[in-house]
Amino acid sequence: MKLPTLSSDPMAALSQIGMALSDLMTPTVRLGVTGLSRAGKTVFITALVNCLCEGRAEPAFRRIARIPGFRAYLEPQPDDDIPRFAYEDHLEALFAETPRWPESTRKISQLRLTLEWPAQDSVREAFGLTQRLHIDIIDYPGEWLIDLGLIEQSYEQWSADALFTAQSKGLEIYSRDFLAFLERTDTAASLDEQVAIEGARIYTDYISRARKAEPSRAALGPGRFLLPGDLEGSPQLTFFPTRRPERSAGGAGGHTTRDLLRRRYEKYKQNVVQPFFEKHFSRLDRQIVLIDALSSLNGGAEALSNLEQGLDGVMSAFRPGSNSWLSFLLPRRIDRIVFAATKADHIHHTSHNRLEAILDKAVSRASTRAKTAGAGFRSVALAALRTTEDVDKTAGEQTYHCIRGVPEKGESVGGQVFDGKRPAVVFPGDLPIDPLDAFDPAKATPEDYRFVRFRPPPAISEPNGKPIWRHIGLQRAIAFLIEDYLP
Ligand SMILES: Nc1nc2c(ncn2[C@@H]2O[C@H](COP(=O)(O)OP(=O)(O)OP(=O)(O)O)[C@@H](O)[C@H]2O)c(=O)[nH]1
Ligand SMILES: [Mg+2]
Repeated sequence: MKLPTLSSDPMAALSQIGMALSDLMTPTVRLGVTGLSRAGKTVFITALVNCLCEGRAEPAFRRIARIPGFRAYLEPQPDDDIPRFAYEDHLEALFAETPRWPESTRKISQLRLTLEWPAQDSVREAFGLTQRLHIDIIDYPGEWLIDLGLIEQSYEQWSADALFTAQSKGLEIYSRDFLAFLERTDTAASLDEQVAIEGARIYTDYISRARKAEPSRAALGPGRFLLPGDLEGSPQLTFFPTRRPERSAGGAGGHTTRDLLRRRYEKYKQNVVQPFFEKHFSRLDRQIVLIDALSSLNGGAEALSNLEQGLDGVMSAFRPGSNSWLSFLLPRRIDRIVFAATKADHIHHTSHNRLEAILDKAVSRASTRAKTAGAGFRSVALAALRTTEDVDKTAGEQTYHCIRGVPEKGESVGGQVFDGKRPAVVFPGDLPIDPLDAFDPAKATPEDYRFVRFRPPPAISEPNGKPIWRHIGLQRAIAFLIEDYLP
């Protein structure tokens, strides 16, 4: 460690020593931000950093605003081998003259945010010292989180689960080619690498198409088949699930195609999943899971049940069950998790609590099934960047809870196609008062809602001021995640 050069003035030297000690004693919270692709991770992190550094959140972060002398700023991140979260680029996109949403990000990234306030204890106060808190924000794909469940599964167990899913209602249209390939292929025959390559290609094609059409199907994986990143084309991605052979055919012990697939599955766990767990996931203290729950609601009760299945996978990753290897490797860690239903600005504020209640139901049921223990949960309806405002429209006796914003070009409602320039008033539908109704196929159908994507709003600044950042629920999410560290 580099020691500070001390001043010849004793008081200044003491203060310097105090600062160096305070640096050493600065607590660090490692905050994981995850969610499936397009869930809203990048916008969330950009919003969080901007609101804390600029203090222009609306509604304000009241608890933080009450700390006299509070400030927040970015510092160089501690881990040199993780790419930095490109905060400035994302902010530039959102604050551009014609604002645009940030580019999609497909890999892990990190950012260190430091919060600082005058020390509250008399000794440190006497030296004019500050107290600080580092928040290391780690943005990683939700697909990697779901993969953690593979570590406890053998190739045979994973195959049985993956094939059960492939044959389930609603997925046959995507999995048909893969299932036909399995029918005509003898994986218990002598090893043939071309079969592994061909089968993995058809399997990847099936899960990619299914996920594209139904983004809430979080349980489909393995994650790197969907988001290969640096592993594009790697042999580690050339396996697929198979049926247990009725009898061993041609291949001599350990030399069948199925043996190769099993080996590659084990390598995937060892070289891809386990390092993510050890280097990143096991070091997290707090976690926010962003969920595009409105898209699931849009698909009716069936899509919501897919979302629940995905949440089961998420919960198992957080479950340090008594016998699991995770409990051995995860001695302290994640003690608070926020589940956030993102893009809550797609609905009127009268439905925000209902959205939260639906997510809460899905989360608590998944948590019971996964027997999650130890962590505290909170569900929040969130719009990291609010793009709409509420408008009530009356027609006769009826009041419609509508929203107004600029829908993205090409979005449509009831035959009206939007041009991406003019604002429009949309009635998205009211969410059910009883959250259980959303899970009931007799009561929830895809026709109930009309959600459209909106353009990011132009920046609103007060005269000579920095832009105001409008959001929904950001302060509640952050309160649960870090406020116990604040004075
Ligand atoms: N209306 C609204 N839309 C949002 C909000 N946050 C995200 N979106 C929309 O969701 C899209 C994806 O948001 P991102 O923050 O890039 O999501 P991501 O999870 O980082 O996505 P990947 O990097 O592709 O995994 C954006 O392009 C917006 O269209 C929000 O607060 N309000
Ligand atoms: Mg992103």
